[in-house]
Amino acid sequence: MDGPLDLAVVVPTFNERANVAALVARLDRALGGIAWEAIFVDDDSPDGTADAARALALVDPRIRVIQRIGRRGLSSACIEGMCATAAPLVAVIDGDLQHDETILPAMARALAADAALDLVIGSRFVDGGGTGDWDKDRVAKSALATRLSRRVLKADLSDPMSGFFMIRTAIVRGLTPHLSAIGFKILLDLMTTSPRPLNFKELPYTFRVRTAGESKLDHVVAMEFLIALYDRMFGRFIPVRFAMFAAVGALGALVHLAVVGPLHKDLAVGFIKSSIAATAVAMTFNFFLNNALTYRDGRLKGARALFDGWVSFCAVCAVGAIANVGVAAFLYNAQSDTWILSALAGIAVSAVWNYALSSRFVWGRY
Ligand SMILES: Nc1nc2c(ncn2[C@@H]2O[C@H](COP(=O)(O)OP(=O)(O)O)[C@@H](O)[C@H]2O)c(=O)[nH]1
Ligand SMILES: [Mg+2]
Repeated sequence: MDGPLDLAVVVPTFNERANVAALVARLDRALGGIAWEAIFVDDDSPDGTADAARALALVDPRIRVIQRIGRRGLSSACIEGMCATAAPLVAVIDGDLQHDETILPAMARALAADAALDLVIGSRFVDGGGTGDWDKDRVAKSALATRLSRRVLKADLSDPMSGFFMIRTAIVRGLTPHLSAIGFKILLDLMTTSPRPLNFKELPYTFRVRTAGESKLDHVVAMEFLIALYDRMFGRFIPVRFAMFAAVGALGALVHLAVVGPLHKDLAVGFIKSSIAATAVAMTFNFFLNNALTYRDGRLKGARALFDGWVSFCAVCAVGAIANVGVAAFLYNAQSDTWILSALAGIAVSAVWNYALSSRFVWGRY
């Protein structure tokens, strides 16, 4: 198609190899008369999704592929895709054929017809929309998330969980530096980050049943949703990653106590030896928990990466422990008996130290 690009369709994918060609064929059918490109943003799917998309891109310059290495996350994938186009309009659509691409032209027409409109959202919960063959459980979970986010985020959307929308690209570029980029819900992120309420319109569609591949909506995703809510409410005061790191650290302290107690009291191991053993157990526990939760988007995988990560994490924490004791000893004043405050200050300093250095040197490769 000649003439300037009208629309970029961003397709975040993780293990969607079997759906790529079908989606491109459907976009091609739906978008007649529109100059479009599709940008697959794939998080290095083991099933070779990026290769499948590149095979199409080789013979069709409308298809592009961003293959992200060592990173995971639906929101951040969408953002990167949206920032990688020159088209004035950008849509986000799932790569598993569950969203109805045939309403894309109507979305584009709505934006063309009204310059004051910022975005058009595909909604399952306005008249004419639907959730297709969802089971009761999924409907209930989605309804709960919808209510929660409406209340917390004060966004009056019928379907804030929708991952299907079209927006003016310039708006996204303006908001990108301020997005939280965590979790599953890029639409919410955009709408709540904007300093002025975005002017939106909802178009109905029916959510289709997934026929190939698997849903990635699992417990981790539910957790990410809560994290994103936290970030919106308190993230300005205490960054969400630090909050998680500190929570993991607190659990680590409990693990430490649970090891020292029995070793020292019941098995009569010397206190120093018990403490060293407990420290090793707690650090290992913290390393794996941080790897699975706090840094799940940059998770270390494979024996070698895990071992190297564990060694550097222990090194960082060892220095943190020395700083902890140093600060506490410096502040401690025997006369006024300030041991609690001194101990807390020591803990705070070592927590910040551990966090700052481990995010840089243990999980900071990318
Ligand atoms: N790039 C990228 N895409 C993802 C990730 N998680 C899910 N997706 C894609 O996002 C879309 C929606 O995910 P899906 O698991 O189908 O969610 P559901 O429809 O709510 O069950 C699909 O195209 C997935 O392949 C991720 O971590 N990174
Ligand atoms: Mg899906």
